[in-house]
Amino acid sequence: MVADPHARYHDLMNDCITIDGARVGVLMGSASDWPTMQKTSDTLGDLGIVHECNVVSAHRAPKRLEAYCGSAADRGLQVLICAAGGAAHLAGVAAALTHLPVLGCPMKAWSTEGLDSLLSMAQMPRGIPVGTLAVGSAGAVNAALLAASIIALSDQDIRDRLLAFRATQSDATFPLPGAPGHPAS
Ligand code: RP5
Repeated sequence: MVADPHARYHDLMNDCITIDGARVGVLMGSASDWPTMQKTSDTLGDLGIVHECNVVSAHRAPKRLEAYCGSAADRGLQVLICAAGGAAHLAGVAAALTHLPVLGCPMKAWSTEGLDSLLSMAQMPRGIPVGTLAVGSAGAVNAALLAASIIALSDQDIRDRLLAFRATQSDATFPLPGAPGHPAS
């Protein structure tokens, strides 16, 4: 019988919600990050990318984070998206625990408009990179789109959906009723 390499993680993983077939794992330092990170989940959903979302704080639940990241690749996840605020170590620690690409979403927490989180994620020391996005909602949406770009390298369906999304975005027009030369309504 072959020993399960992740046996030591089982109890800790019981505290996480996992989804069969998930390609992206979205992690947050706190449930208070969810209103922003719901935009990541919505964007992944719009692109048909199966994903799972969990609160796993690097500071408050480091052993659970090790279990999640240590088993992520073998469970079929291809990208991790990590959101945290303040001294935002989640993405960096996750990146240290897996070879999967880790995208960081800095949250506006209780001070400095998210600059603390941005620098915590972006200023990684050489050797363990975190692909850091913008603070807040823009970064949350872009993390999903960047994850889609990564997955699209080896998945034609996701590539087609991503290109369709971009075409729709390019085709959008922006009427400005009342502005010079624009129709009144
Ligand atoms: C971080 O601290 C979380 O990612 C969150 O952005 C921030 C505040 O967390 P709570 O105090 O709301 O749980 O760990």
